[in-house]
Amino acid sequence: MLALCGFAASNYYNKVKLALLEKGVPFTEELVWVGETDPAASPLGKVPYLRTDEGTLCESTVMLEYIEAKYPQPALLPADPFAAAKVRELLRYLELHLELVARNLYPEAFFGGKVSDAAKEKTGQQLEKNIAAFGQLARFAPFVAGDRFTLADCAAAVHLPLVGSATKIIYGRDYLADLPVRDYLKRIAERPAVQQVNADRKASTELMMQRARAAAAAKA
Ligand SMILES: N[C@@H](CCC(=O)N[C@@H](CS)C(=O)NCC(=O)O)C(=O)O
Repeated sequence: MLALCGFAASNYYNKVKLALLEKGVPFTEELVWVGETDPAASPLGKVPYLRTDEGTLCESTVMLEYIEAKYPQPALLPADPFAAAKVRELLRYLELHLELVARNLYPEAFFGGKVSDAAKEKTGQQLEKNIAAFGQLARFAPFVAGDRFTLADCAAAVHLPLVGSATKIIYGRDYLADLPVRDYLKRIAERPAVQQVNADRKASTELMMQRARAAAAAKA
């Protein structure tokens, strides 16, 4: 049985969890916070990682590809090689050009830290350019890659809300507002798997905040 290791407030954890739930693959969840990871499974100390009967895997997109190959039905990648490449293209854009760039804002947007004005300006410029480019590729018809739920939706469902709210908090404007993201997220939130991921995320975020408050109190 697969064990997904990490915590449900993590968007990368939730990307993999969503694929597992959508595909109906049996799995367990092993609660692991950052700082408590298994170095053999995740040498960079990141979550999620996946325990399989054959060994462990880190990097969430690698896990998605493994799960898709091991449990092909229901398919979250089209059988046609070009259509599958288009899904992977969106996945890459969402991660490399949107989420990883917006991540520079998270310390101030979500964790009570501070991001320098220079970093905010640079990140803002990159996001404007990258979001416009993503908008050229994304279909939202009704799913990110077209008429079927795919691996790109597993990433979009968990990353887009963070990109939108981080930009809104830092710049006072949701940089995704020009794309039909709001309606897309509403539509996608009707899926039982997305509802479960969102409910678990809320509970885990509350727990994470409690831990942070307890750690701050212990330091004081
Ligand atoms: N490229 C990694 C990113 C995972 C990632 O950044 N996870 C965050 C939690 S959402 C983390 O573990 N951060 C702690 C760290 O980077 O040290 C993946 O796709 O799995």
